[in-house]
Amino acid sequence: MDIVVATGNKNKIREFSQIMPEHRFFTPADLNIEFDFEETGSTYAENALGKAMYIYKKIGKPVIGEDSGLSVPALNGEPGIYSARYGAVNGVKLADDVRNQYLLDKMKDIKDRRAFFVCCMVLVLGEYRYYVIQETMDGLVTLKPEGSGGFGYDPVFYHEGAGKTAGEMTPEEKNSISHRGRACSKMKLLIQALAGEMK
Ligand code: ITT
Repeated sequence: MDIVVATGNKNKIREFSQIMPEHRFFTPADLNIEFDFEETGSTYAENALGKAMYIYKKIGKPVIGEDSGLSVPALNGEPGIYSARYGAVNGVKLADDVRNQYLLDKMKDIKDRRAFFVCCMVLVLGEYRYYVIQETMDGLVTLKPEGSGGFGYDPVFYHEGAGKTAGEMTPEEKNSISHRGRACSKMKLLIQALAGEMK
């Protein structure tokens, strides 16, 4: 099935396609649709729904919205829903490596390194019809970046079960345990169940 994902982040689309190779995913940019959505929600779910509904209202076809981020309890949940914008200067987002260093600097004297990724996905089928899936992945913030795989905070996120950072994992390893992998595998089932209504 061809499905539109309301995102400007190509890394998300790459992971969606790896986990659900039976579908083709398109961004608004791929379809020349402008996606200038301001994230004003106070939860991942509000933002994921907001993104999906914004594009649904333009195309009138099923849309997936995704909002994700890294929460650090010792930083009161930061960066959380502000993960993409963390440390931004005058609205200009930091590059991934600079933002990772910004986080490490904030945590320099913090012993409690616990953190978790969150991924919320919303499948919108109509203005009043939508399905929400939210999943997490637990880990620890490292003392320095390790690995160059993945994207975003992956090099500073250590997974105890895997014994490495998400930046050191192969895509298959990351997708099998990640917040997005877990949410996508539920989304896969949901799409299967709703296929007849998504044509
Ligand atoms: P869209 O809003 O256009 O989808 P975005 O990158 O701004 O793209 P979010 O607002 O959901 O998306 O922010 C998510 C940020 O959280 C993302 O930019 C990364 O910095 C971080 N993040 C999310 N999932 C991640 C993952 O699997 N690995 C590393 N960092 C991740």
